[in-house]
Order: sequence, then C-alpha cells, then structure tokens
Amino acid sequence: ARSNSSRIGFERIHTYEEVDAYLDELARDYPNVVSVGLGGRSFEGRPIRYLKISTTNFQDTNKPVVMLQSLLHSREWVTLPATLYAIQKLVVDVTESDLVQNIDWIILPVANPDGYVYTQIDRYWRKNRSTTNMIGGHCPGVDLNRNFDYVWGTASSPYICEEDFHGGSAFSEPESAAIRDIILEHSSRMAMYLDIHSFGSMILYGYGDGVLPPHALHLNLVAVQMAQAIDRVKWPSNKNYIVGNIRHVLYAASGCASDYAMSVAAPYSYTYELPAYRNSIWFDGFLVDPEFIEQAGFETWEGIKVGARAAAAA
Ligand code: ING
Ligand code: ZN
Repeated sequence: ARSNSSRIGFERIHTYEEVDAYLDELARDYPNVVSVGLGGRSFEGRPIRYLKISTTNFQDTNKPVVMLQSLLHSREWVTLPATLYAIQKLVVDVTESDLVQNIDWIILPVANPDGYVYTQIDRYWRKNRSTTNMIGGHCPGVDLNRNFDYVWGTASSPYICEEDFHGGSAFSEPESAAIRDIILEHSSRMAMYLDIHSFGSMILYGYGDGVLPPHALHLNLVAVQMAQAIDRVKWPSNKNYIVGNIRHVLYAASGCASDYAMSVAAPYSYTYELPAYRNSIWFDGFLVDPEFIEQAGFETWEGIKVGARAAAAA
C-alpha cells in the first residue's frame, strides 16, 4: 500500500507523458475526490485528459464549478506548473479546505498536447499540429485561442502560416471542440473559467472585440482583487499585473476560449498572462529560469483562490 503523497516537483517543467501519468496517480491515491476525465483526442490522437476534483463526485449539482486550463498555447510552458501547483494545494496539501468542499474543480493542464510535445523540438511553437489546411506541405497548425465560437473569424488571421490563424471554421479543431464539450457539460454551474497564458503580467476579460458585457464592473472588480493578491507575493523584480478588457489593454481578438466560456457558461471568465520569469536582461519571456517555476505556481495560486471564492459566492 502506498501513502497518499502524490507529488510532482517544481524543479523543472514536466512533459506531457509525465503529467498524464501524474493524473492517474492522483486518481489512484485520492479516489474519493479525484477522477480523470477524457475530453477527446488531439489531432494526432493524444488523449485530452483533465482532472475532476469533487468531494461529492460531481453529483451535487448545486456546487459551483471552477475550470482551470493551461498550455492552450504550447510554448507558454510556465502555465503548466501554475495548474499543477493548484492541483497540489487542492488535493495533496489541502491547505484551503473550503475551496474543495464548496467548489467542484475541472483542471486541464495540457490543453494542446500535440503542440506541447512538438515544443520539445521546436520551443516556440504556439498552435496545434493540424495538417488539414496545409498548402504544399507547409504551415500546419491552428491557433486554438482563435478557434472558439465567439465572433469567430473577425479579429484573427485567415492565413494558414500566421500565428493567429483561426482554422477552417469555429471548432474545426478537436482540441477546441473537446474544451467546448467540457464547458457545455457543466455550463449551468460554471462560476469561473480561467485560461492561463504567458507572458505579460495581465488579467484579461472579455470580450475580445472590446464590447463589455453587462457585468463588466464585477469582472473588473474581481480581476483587480486577484491582481492585488498576486502582486502582494510576486517576485520583487517583476512588474505589477495590469487588469482590463482584452481589446482595451492588449489587442482585438476573436474566437478566444475565455470569451466563448463567458458567452455560454462562466460569468467570471478570464485569461491570465503570467509574468516572464527570467533573470537575464537578454529577455525571452517564453523561456523560464528553473528557480522561478515554483514561484510561478505559488503566486498564481494566490490569484486563483481569490477569484474562485468571489465567483463561487456571487
Ligand atoms: N496572448 C493571448 C493570445 O491569444 C489574448 C492574448 C488573451 C487573446 C485573451 C484573446 C483573449 O494572443 C498570448 N500570449 O497568447
Ligand atoms: Zn497564449
């Protein structure tokens, strides 16, 4: 018999296979609270697996659901330890038992498995690895964060070689369709959806066309609270988080995951842009110096806790 001590370290960023095995380990060690869901398969056939955390087996339909996701863009590696850290706190350490008692969690650590595996040989790959739209054998991949069905195709690229190519149609990609299905399965009680990206130190909310939803002031209030919670413990040399509407603080974007989730399910729906965690002034924010990996998890968790509590109470 083994003790309940499933752990995954934060000394480096783990591979798809390691994360996959870790999810099974958690389900085996914590059968009363953890199960693994299969969202479907990626373009290349990898299972899109997510963790379901619930003290009532997702049967108590009055509980709010919070969904966390990372690595929709495969080069944004530091987003993975952020979700793994949340899993550790919720399941292994149980430092915040109210968050496990009162909320059902869905955590999708590797939202773009093919892209993430591919970044082991091409570190800056962002899109998935779909070959459907290739011309002359060139330019695989669709930007999954432009492939969701919210004003799809209006602020994204129709050109296959571009980093923000939106695909043939909304949900043309198996990865975005899998995420859609998870969201829709729990739409009636999804309180918060959080898609974690990097980099830029931002907490963004919809819509990506700059149109604010009626509850934008609430979205902004909770975003500010999350940002303040992170800034209190952030790495000292990193800047404070910026909060605001996607288009107002960044750029116009259509078909993104957090907009879709807000339009069909989660009133509190955000995209985090985690900071760049580097020592060097020869800066590349997608690369991560190992001494920041656990810090990234630690400080992001401060924001997640504040958001989850606010959304669940609303
Ligand atoms: N940035 C996001 C991107 O998909 C974003 C910015 C956030 C767009 C929310 C739309 C919605 O371009 C990164 N780094 O991926
Ligand atoms: Zn991204």
